[in-house]
Amino acid sequence: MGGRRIAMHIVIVDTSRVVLKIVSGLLEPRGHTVHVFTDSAEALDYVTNTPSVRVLITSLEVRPISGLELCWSARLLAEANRPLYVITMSSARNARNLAEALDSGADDFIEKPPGGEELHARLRAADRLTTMQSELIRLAETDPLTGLLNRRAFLQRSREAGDRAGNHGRMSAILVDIDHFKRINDEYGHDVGDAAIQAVARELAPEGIVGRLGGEEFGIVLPYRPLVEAEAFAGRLRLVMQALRIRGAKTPIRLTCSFGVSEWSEGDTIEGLIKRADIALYEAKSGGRNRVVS
Ligand code: GH3
Ligand code: MG
Ligand code: MG
Ligand code: MG
Repeated sequence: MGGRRIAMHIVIVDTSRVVLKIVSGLLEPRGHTVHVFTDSAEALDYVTNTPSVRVLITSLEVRPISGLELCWSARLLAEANRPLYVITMSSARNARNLAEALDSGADDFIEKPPGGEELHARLRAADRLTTMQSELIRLAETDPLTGLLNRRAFLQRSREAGDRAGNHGRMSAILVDIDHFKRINDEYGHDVGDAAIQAVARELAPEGIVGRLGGEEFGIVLPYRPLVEAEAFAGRLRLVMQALRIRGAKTPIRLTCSFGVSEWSEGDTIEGLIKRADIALYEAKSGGRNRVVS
């Protein structure tokens, strides 16, 4: 019994310091990182702002937010691509409490105070489920060819960054498109084309939110960065791309990219920001390619 050793970040909420002490006393020796709260509002705030928390164990009898409400709020986090396993505790284990807790978004229910064997087994279940969820989320967000964010995840992350940075600061976007990419495919074949896409993607990766938006088109969102900095960054990338040599054919292949740059403006949306970068990219193409337009 037991299997592999797991260590998770766990939050426990109960009005009783004794119960908190008993439960954390079972968990800490097993290597779990435990944070305890007697105030459920403080607990929710902590969980919301701490992505490493994987398990929330809450008594149903907590204040000022009830245990059931806490379950609902935690479920909303989970729907926002955040694996979080919720276990409710109650001293009066009866069918009504159990059904209510599960209907409110809890994943599991234990009697208070829990015994060690039972708690550890339930946490192994929590580990199995949240590990699988994390892997599914990663797969759903990743472009398999390049390992970059796919279009949907890129837009989602950028939208979140816009909510944070855009409204009280600055944010810029860069669209990147490989020039005459069809020629590479036609002359050297699809595999070399794929290698070119991968090589370009590798050079884009280190800064900001980076995604593959389509075939040979990429997006970069730079939170807190004004237009001039994005222009300078795109200018450096243009030179990097021009200096790339793609292997796969008899002689290494060269390519160039065009860049469209835009800046967040007040009341903007991520769609608006990307749209303006796309218009700039179109101008870069029609202006002769291998250039940055903003
Ligand atoms: P432009 O300079 O105007 O951007 O010309 P282009 O040839 O790059 O333009 P276009 O966007 O029309 O061509 C993109 C091509 O990319 C078309 C499609 O066959 C190819 N493509 C799309 N996805 C992939 C992929 O995953 N791998 C490879 N090898 N080719 C792809
Ligand atoms: Mg095109
Ligand atoms: Mg192209
Ligand atoms: Mg294209």
